[in-house]
Amino acid sequence: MLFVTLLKNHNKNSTDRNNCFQRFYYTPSECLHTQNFFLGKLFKAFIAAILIVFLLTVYGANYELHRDFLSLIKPIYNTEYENSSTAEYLDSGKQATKQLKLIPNNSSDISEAYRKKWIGFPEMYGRDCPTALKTKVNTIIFPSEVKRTHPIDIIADASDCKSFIEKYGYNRYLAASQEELDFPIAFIILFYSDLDQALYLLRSLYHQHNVYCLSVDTSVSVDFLRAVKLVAKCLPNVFVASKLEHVVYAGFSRLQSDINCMKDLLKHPVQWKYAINMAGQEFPLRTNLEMVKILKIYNGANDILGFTGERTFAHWHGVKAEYYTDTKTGKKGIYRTGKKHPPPPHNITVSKGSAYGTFSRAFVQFVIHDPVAKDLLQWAKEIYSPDEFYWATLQHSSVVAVPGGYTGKPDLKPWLTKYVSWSTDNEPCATIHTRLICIFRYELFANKFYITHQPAALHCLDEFLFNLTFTRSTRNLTYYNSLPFILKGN
Ligand SMILES: *[C@@H]1O[C@H](CO)[C@@H](O)[C@H](O)[C@H]1NC(C)=O
Ligand SMILES: *[C@@H]1O[C@H](CO)[C@@H](O)[C@H](O)[C@H]1NC(C)=O
Ligand SMILES: *[C@@H]1O[C@H](CO)[C@@H](O)[C@H](O)[C@H]1NC(C)=O
Ligand SMILES: *[C@@H]1O[C@H](CO)[C@@H](O)[C@H](O)[C@H]1NC(C)=O
Ligand SMILES: *[C@@H]1O[C@H](CO)[C@@H](O)[C@H](O)[C@H]1NC(C)=O
Ligand SMILES: CC(=O)N[C@H]1CO[C@H](CO)[C@@H](O)[C@@H]1O
Repeated sequence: MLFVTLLKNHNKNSTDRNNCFQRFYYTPSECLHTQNFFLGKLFKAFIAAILIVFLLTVYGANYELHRDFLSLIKPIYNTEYENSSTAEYLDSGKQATKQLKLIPNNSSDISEAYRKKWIGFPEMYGRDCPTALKTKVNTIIFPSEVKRTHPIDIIADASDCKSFIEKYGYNRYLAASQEELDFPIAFIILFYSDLDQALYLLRSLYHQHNVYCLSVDTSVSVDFLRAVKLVAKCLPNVFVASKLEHVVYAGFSRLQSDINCMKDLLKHPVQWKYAINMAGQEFPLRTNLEMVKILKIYNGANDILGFTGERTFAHWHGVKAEYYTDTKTGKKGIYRTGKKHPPPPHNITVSKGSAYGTFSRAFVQFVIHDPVAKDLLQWAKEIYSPDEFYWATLQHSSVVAVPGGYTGKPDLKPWLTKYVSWSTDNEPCATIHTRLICIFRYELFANKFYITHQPAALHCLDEFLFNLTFTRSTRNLTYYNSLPFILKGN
């Protein structure tokens, strides 16, 4: 029974809500990050000791206790975000443009991309993806591992752009259709590990006429960052964010990193129509042409998740959060202090959502330039997990006229940017073996996949989307016409 690194418990039942630090709509990659951090042996022992103390002194609210316990490990509050600067992005990839020869525009050439092993993982060639995508098949027909490519290899490969493109297949698609050329999309990809997987994602999305902002955590190794920069140099319209952040789990820097990319994107010559942000461990469920057609149906509306009422998690946004640095590991974390945090400025009502969304260009301009949006961003700086409040609150505000915003009850509308998996106790942030039903879902992306866990899922999905792209076929997109949040007329 095949696959996938996806995806469990889409129905948000109560037990799953309690996982992963009670994140209501957490982003699994961050979730995993945190678990690794917090589950270090020393930390475990420490938590155990502290828990005993807590049990003996049963009093106070949860966050108060959390604060007390953290104060024991000598908190150092640091609200300065580390950053590095690479302002070369406008030049990025320019020299490489000529070297990107697309495969010729005729259908006999589909075999060329296969022959060059530009689709999926070479280890999996000859395996029957169509059957695996449709029915249950035994997973052992697929290799359980693929060869990894490390930053150091990528540095070597990307030092010569021509051979890099040839080897990795960034030119594997046909020239895009006029419809796609007329509707460029901006993609924001944030990642801090598994560079090969992030590049695999980039290849699946890459068309020269779109634009891609790569944002890596400043905690990555020197080689990792160098590799990313070299890749960006080889690919037209791919650039590294001009300002990078040290992304602290549930901290403001996660949101800031997307804002940094958005600022860069607005200055970029490509006149993209929509921006979609994502983590490096996602994978698209739609081809570029399908996304274009879907976004045209949205007609300027954003697709942003929103919950109201109790589901806004008042104990998160109503309470100040602060940074601390673990003196042993030097890692930064964030915790809720227990001090009251005021409601948002301008009488805006809080909604809670996700870090990820599909944002119209006008919305992004609003975010970067509008004084009310800036005030709200300022407000979000001091709360726990601001990325899960900022987009949602802005999008669903009834007092501010937000481009592409939504004023109905947000809880009732679907959210199609991501299909997100949920954590279970045994499996960190859920990877389960199920049939790859996700390709028939309506979301644009799925989160998350591991290159180390059933990579066949990534392989077959890539092959499937490549075939659709090559034949320029689109699936039935009628569903999107009836979405409540789309803007009617022009
Ligand atoms: C490639 O072929 C398709 C039809 O098969 C056509 O619509 C498209 O415009 C062609 N693109 C180029 C760049 O020739
Ligand atoms: C398609 O491309 C192949 C190889 O690039 C070429 O031999 C063939 O003549 C082309 N077919 C058409 C119809 O253009
Ligand atoms: C907020 O709303 C209240 C009542 O709904 C109103 O009295 C007040 O003036 C508003 N404040 C701002 C800043 O708009
Ligand atoms: C993609 O197309 C190739 C070549 O036509 C075919 O062999 C393969 O089975 C197709 N895969 C999927 C998932 O459709
Ligand atoms: C496309 O999907 C819609 C439902 O979303 C359905 O009503 C319609 O019949 C489908 N059309 C085709 C051609 O399958
Ligand atoms: C740690 C670090 O590099 N900080 C820099 C972040 O960016 C600002 C302005 O761009 C610099 O002044 C800091 O030195």
